[in-house]
Amino acid sequence: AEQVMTDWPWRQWSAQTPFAMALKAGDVSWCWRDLQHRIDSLAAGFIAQGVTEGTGVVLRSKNNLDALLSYLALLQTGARLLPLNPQLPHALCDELLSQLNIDFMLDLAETALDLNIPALSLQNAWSVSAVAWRPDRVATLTLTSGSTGLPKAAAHTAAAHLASAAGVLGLITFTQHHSWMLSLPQFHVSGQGIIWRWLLAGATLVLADGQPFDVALEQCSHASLVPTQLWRLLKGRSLPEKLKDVLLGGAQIPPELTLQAERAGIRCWCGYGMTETASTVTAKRAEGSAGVGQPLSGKDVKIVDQEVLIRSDSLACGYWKNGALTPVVSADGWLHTRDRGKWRDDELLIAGRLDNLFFSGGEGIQPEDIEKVLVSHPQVSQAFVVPVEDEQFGQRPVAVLEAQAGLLYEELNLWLSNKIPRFQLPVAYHSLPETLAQGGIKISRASVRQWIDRLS
Ligand code: 4YB
Repeated sequence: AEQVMTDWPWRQWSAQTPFAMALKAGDVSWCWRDLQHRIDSLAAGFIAQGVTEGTGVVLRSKNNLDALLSYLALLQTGARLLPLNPQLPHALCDELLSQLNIDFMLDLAETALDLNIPALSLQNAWSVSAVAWRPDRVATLTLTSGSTGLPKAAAHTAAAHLASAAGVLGLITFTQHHSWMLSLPQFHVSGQGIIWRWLLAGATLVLADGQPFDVALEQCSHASLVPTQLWRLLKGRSLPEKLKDVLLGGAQIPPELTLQAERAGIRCWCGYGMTETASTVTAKRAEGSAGVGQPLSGKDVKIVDQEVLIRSDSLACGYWKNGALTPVVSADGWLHTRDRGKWRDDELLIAGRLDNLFFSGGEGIQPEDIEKVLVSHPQVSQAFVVPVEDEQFGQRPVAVLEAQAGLLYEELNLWLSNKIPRFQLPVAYHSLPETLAQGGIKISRASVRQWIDRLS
């Protein structure tokens, strides 16, 4: 039975199932009533510091218990909340935040970001602690990971987040008896998707707070992972025993990966979504083919000129900038994703980003086509193909790989040469430097290109 929220979800669960387990984080185990009390006192503390309905608040933190409590408490104050990746560079934050009507920053990161924004701190108080639950109020701003220019701030209402959650839970069973790990960052939609599914289901959320990721994962029935995380898990010594369902997304999902995980007893779900849609819009149970399934309930997908267009009840109500919202949909009412896609056997197939297409000696190269083959090699766990300038060909492909030690690039090249057309064969191979990871859920292609350009 689907839950209809008539109050802040934690208050509703606190009234309905006060002693059911809500949250586990390291040594902490809280039922819904404990959680609600924590949120109330923290929210009262924020209100006492001047936060009111519509206040712009940046929450800068990696995942931990304080960051989760602050996320919920700030929602309850009616603030317009922007969860921020602590690894974003200072100059970018400075420029970006100046356009987003930010009144306060709660900086929980290890090294503080020195900007001219009034600081909030974690304080407990016992006075007014909530505004009315209004699911249509702008609740969050989430930064897009646009490949060029400044990120945009996608504004979502609580209703949109819950609609996203309802879509996923129409496919994946997740109830009070289950637990989902907050396995992806809260500043990204993939992390927020986990939070809102938890809130909709009244289940248990598990955080790795002060303990290793793998230890926390052992207590969970569900997790959301990007493909590289699942590869790492499968290569590890033992699989978390209770983990039964893994929602994958964020990048191409190699069928080899899900086949291996399913053989190990993990149900894999292949999802496709983006910041503007508050995470997954299409999904399926993995069965060995490369697609991302069909639209979940409340979502609609069509392909026009090879581009994936989306309508969804989880859509952002706009991009926030200087006090105004500009629509995320075009005049036709659809979100134009810039993803290349097609239908195959009744399911959506993502071919890659339209913007990534480049030309080599007159031939179009979609880098994702080559990457897909590269990661099907048993010793390659992540691959990027980017263009380098070439006098004769205009541009030519270069591969940047995360691979097991001992892999010989000459042998890989030979293996690859039997699988793809000659013009797609990389002219050079490099191993992926760790410095390119920026705390997000994926490495930005632009940063890989930059790194390659500096090499030559
Ligand atoms: C894909 C893709 C796919 C995205 N194949 N390209 O809850 C979830 O949905 C979830 C679970 C596990 C891991 C990630 C998620 C996400 O939310 C991912 C959402 C995301 O990545 N948003 S994004 O704005 O950062 O990037 C969106 C882009 O990522 C899309 O426009 C695609 O280009 C790409 N992408 N899923 C191939 N299955």
